[in-house]
Amino acid sequence: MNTRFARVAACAAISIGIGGAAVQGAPRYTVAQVTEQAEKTTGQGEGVVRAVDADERGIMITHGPITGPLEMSPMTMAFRVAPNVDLSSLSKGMKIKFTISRDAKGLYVIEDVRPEKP
Ligand SMILES: [Cu+2]
Repeated sequence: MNTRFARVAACAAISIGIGGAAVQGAPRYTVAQVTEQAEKTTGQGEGVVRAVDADERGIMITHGPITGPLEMSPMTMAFRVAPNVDLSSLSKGMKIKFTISRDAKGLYVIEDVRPEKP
């Protein structure tokens, strides 16, 4: 009886320890996020590529809700694409996950595209 109780108590102590560490780490994480937001406001979304315009460096996407500091309702729209994004890897009908930001003119720009694995 005593041994079993000791084991349960040890487990509880470990759980509390992990919980405590997570709470301690949280404020630091929040500060890091705020700093990132100040640099660039971004949002995360998923969608389907409707058209790729390599000459204009733009893509048309039907996207679901975009979440994050930069939010948007679901819709079909054109985005400008950042210079670092490889447009040749994208094609019509492809399911993607992407990150958007807003440039100095207030236009939405795709910063990062990851094809969604089936
Ligand atoms: Cu949109």
